[in-house]
Amino acid sequence: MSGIDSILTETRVFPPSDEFRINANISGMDAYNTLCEQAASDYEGFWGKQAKENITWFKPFTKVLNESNAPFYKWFEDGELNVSYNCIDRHLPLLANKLAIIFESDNGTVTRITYMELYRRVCQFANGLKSMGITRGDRVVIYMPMSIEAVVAMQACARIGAIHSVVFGGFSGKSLQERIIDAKARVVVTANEGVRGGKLVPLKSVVDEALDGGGCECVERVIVFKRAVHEDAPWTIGRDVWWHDFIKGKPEHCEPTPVNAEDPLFILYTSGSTGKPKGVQHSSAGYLLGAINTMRWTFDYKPSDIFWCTADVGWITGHTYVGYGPLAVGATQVIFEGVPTYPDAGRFWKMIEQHRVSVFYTAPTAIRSLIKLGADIPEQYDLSSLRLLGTVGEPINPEAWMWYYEKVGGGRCPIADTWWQTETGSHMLAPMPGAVPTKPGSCTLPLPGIMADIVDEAGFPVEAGKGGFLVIKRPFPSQVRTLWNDPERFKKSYFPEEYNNKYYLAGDSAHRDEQGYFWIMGRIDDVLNVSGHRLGTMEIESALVANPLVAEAAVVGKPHEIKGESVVAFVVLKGPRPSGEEAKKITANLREWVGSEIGALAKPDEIRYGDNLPKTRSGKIMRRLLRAVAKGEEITQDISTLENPTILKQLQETL
Ligand code: 6R9
Repeated sequence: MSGIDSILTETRVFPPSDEFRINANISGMDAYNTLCEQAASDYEGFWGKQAKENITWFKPFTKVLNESNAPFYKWFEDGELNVSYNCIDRHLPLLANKLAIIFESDNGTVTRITYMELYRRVCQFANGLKSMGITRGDRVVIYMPMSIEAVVAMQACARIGAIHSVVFGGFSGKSLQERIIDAKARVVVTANEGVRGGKLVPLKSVVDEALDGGGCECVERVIVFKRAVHEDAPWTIGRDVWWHDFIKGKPEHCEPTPVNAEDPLFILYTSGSTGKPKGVQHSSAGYLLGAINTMRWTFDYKPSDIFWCTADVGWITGHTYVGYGPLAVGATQVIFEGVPTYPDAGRFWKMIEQHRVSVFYTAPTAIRSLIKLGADIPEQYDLSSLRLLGTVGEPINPEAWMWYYEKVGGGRCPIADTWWQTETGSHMLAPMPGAVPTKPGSCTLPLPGIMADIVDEAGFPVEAGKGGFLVIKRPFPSQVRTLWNDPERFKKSYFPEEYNNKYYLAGDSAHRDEQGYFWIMGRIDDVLNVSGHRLGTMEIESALVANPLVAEAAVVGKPHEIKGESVVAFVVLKGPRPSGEEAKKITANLREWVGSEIGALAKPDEIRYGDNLPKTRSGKIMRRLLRAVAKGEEITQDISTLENPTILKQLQETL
């Protein structure tokens, strides 16, 4: 377990204020402990009660958990429900005129819609999908900018039992194509363009590129929301239809289709340790329950809240805390099209002031970049509406935590550092903020019913202060059900034999302190975390070697002040090792190449060239060595097993 031992020094502790605690949904440590004990003593009873109380069922379930075909667990398997009904219809008797979404566009235009209006829009779009024959189980790919329509499209799929797969708008045509093919989508929903930071982001043309790439004959229709200034878009007659034409004349009522609790709600592709993205498949009821519980538990949701999660709907955070969670509890939420730094670094704070946001959820990378642009900027705004802050996506460094706590939260708002993953569907480790005191840099304790632990290779819990593998020992409702088209990979990736195929292996290392608080240390696999986004090193390597100039490539991460990690590629060309201007030119080309193969977020920050890569005598690339080279560290490791020691010198040379 070398390399993952802890170097913990943080000792500050921040309990919630009396005021926060007294008003919280889960008030005080006793309340938290009671829930945990209930879950421990009667696991199924606990989850069954949660599911009965929080979800409106069309047909109640009689069975809570079925473990007979582990690890393909089933929850509430004979129950029937509709997720869109739970997110919209059930609120209408009391909340029809409550604001559901406050949408702010990139240039600051604000659109507000009520639950009633959301209902109409979702129904119309669902009727559009129905009229073209989309039914339960069909797949719909959504490649949209942040917009009310993106949420409408997701909810409309849920309403008719179709399975959506949202692809982040920053992914390239090639990545989109791969996902469309893997999901065999019948429909793609997109916009002509997006607008971010004052710049147009092409979307429809990328969809065309994806579809022209071949293999996408499954796609019958492309529905195009007219977002940006250009009136037209590249068009294929018979296949493409404008969103407004698609819904024209469609009834504003659409009966929600009852689906089984275990019917897939969506597939979301994420990076793993091989070149091929994993299609993480989530259920309807278990996923919804995770979203609802964590809105109440972690975000202490109150009907008077204005909730704002800044994540894009293309990521899991945007699914659970934009597309589903806030709606399922009847919240008013802010949805933002733009970026935190446009028109200036005060944008977030200005929006919090203007919309009176009370619960704000963002990523450490955004916080760090805003600190850098002016640590005192938040002072210029009235942030008194805030009562709770959250972070997600990567470990938050204590300095950034303290700044967030003091400058944004005014020392008054607890910070919920939430650890979870695409695969877990909702928060796993996070403080219940009216109960659990927080510590800068720790995601604190497991939520009730989440049997998290840190174990060694043999599956034994490690002692406090020692690093180990983060696992979840019992199935939980919101967990990934399988990988789309790849159940074998699902088993292999998450339920290793070493743990008798029983523990869910998260892929992170972590340690615990004396109080049992969890401190996440990082990934144990070949997955990087760049600006809170997961990127597989193998994915980037495959993209690089697909370039005709490249013979071999290895990609590693290197710590980065703002992004958390940056991407460093070591490349062997088919031709001679380049230098000077030529190397610069090739680097620029390769960066563009990776951008078009995967997406701009995967472009290497740095490329180094060698005549070869450092390998062991058995031919394995020595990645640990490459990580040290990337960091500019002196090489102290034993390199006697290295096949070709001179290569190291070449790779250490910076261009
Ligand atoms: C929700 C999300 C999951 C990976 C996860 C871990 C890292 C997420 C974190 C965190 C430390 C936190 N991660 N939250 N690390 N503290 N609060 O980000 O999902 O994109 O699937 O990434 O992100 O390494 O394994 P996803």
